[in-house]
Amino acid sequence: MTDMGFSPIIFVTGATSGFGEAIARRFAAEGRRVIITGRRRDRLEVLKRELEGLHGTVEGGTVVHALRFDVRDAAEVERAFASLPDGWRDIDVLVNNAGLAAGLDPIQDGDPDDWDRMIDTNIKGLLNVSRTVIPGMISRGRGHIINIGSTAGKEVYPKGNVYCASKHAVDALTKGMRQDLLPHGIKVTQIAPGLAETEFSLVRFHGDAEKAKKPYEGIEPLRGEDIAELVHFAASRPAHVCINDLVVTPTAQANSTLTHRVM
Ligand code: NDP
Ligand code: 8X3
Repeated sequence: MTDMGFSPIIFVTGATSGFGEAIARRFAAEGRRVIITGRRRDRLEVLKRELEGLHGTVEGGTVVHALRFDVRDAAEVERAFASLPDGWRDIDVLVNNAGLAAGLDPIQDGDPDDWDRMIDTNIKGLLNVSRTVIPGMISRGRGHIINIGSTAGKEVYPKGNVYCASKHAVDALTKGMRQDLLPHGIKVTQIAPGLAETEFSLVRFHGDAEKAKKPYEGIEPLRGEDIAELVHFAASRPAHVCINDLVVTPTAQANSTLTHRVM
């Protein structure tokens, strides 16, 4: 990205909180053109105003463009993308970050509505956005897709069943995309974080703040900024270098099932 010789456009899904917001901030801090997306319009507007305040304009256009859409709705994704002003659809870096866990239950007690939310968002949502952005990358003969997977996509943990399955799908889709897009000069990277304190846990436990704190008790979890730094690193390698897969955990976490907690 750094050696492209022009101001690249970064498209971040799920930029209204957590990793996505930190990723948008990381790129905006160096004056990149960033497209921030999510469902919460109020948050998008506040973030857009704040990030634009950092740099004003680049090449006569705003630094930040905000798009409100639900990644689960393929038609909405396409409409939102088509609404971008000329010059803003030439995405250089797509960060497929929007995603969630819903529930933490043994498979026999799982709620099918939770299953739908995870599968429709984490798998189909990633596909809906990718199929909208990829044709332009192919026609330009370059681009970089960075999928946010998870350690849950590397190992299954008890009660993680469907969330883990959805992130294993992201792992597989990352590999499949890299193979299929190889002739088109498009890089595909997965970043697979472990425990990170964002709004993730609050969403997983349906807004129960007490339960949401538990996974991070006695450890120093990852922060959004840690992941943003890795996304930026992957995106700023020279044109001939593609980071395939980065697994990152807090120092206090060895894998999906082993953490060292100091209580
Ligand atoms: P947050 O809950 O803080 O952020 C999730 C983001 O995804 C929000 O901006 C949310 O925006 C967006 N989003 C969720 N559903 C949709 C949807 N249907 N359409 C559009 N946007 C949506 O969590 P994180 O930042 O932690 O999560 C980001 C990604 O990282 C997810 O894919 C998650 O699975 C993954 N991950 C998280 C880890 C963690 O421990 N936190 C570890 C490993 C991976 P809005 O609600 O406005 O639509
Ligand atoms: C989020 C990390 O371990 O909570 O993907 O599933 S974990």
